[in-house]
Amino acid sequence: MVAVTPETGTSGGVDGGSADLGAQLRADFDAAVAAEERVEPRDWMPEEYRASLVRQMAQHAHSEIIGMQPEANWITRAPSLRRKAILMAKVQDEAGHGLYLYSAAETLGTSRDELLDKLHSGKQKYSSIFNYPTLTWADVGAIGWLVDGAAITNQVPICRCSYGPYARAMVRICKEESFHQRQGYELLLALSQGTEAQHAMAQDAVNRWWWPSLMMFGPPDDESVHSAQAMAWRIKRHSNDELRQRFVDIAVPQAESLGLTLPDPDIRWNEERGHHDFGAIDWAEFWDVLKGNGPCNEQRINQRRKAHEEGAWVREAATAYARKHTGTGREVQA
Ligand code: BYC
Repeated sequence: MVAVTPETGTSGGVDGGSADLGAQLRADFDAAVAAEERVEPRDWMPEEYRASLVRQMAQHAHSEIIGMQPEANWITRAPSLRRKAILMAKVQDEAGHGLYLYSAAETLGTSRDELLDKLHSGKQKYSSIFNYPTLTWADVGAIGWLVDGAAITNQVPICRCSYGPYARAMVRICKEESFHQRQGYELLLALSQGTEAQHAMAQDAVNRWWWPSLMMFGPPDDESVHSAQAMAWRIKRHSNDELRQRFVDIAVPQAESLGLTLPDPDIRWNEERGHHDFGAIDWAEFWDVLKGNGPCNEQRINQRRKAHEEGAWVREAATAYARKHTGTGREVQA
């Protein structure tokens, strides 16, 4: 990989250089990525590669911190000390994932403040899944089993992403997501095998979270504007539909072991394809949620803005502390 030097200039192009040099850098970059070499922050990279990574990583980081809200809703009402401790640890893990991802995005020349401004002003997205409400305790289990399960399916391949800092952050995140998925499964199993009312609560949660979980993988391949280029750059390794299918194939036997049903009468094993067929996803609902019209979009973003404003004193105090102890005066970010 070619490191950025005064001759090669920054990633924005080749400062004062010839078109030939630009084409050569581009060809070297494409060849290195095709040979599975990792791209590191100081390497030359096409501006579109950088922008696409910032877009995806920012959306991912935003999802982690917005994703804390629906589950945090149940911390004070967890049914036992054990469940409360597990849930608190999980919500803290999500905050940590956000921090790894914002830090990884900063290596591309953006700042956490800038990304948070874009989240708060609606210029950048977060996952559609977090615009649905958590109505009962069983939702905590359904989120762990289905939402974290979908997240792992999507994110394990990102451990092999061509951009080094993103790939390395994903290794740790995926380990923690596996724990989250298992705690959700275990919680749902306890409810499913409990009283009739507990079983019904678990089934109702699965009924509500199943379809939104399938939407997490993004639009169908023929409507996915970024997939082809992201796959060519080895940012994504599989298409949205491939990962969605993988998730359905994993979830079907797990639902059987849980003693719960998936709310889709069309799910059946297709011997010829070697996969489960499943019913049509309501894409109108997906696009509507992305436009801001989901049940909780407004609540989530208002809560996030409020938390940011209320945390201003912490950032100020941390900046003052850093000035005093390092003499750098570097602004502490959110
Ligand atoms: N929600 O061309 P496409 C988690 C947008 S898990 C909202 O296919 P791409 C967590 C997409 O951004 C969730 N927006 O895009 C789990 C694009 O719009 P822009 C976070 C979506 O990037 C448990 C447009 O639709 N995980 O954090 O190739 C607890 C066209 O889509 C969604 C990640 O972010 C959606 N579901 O593929 C706590 C994983 N789907 O950007 C936390 C990393 C699509 O042009 N991200 N859009 O305005 C990815 O793997 C990919 O970005 C996606 C989409 C698969 C999500």
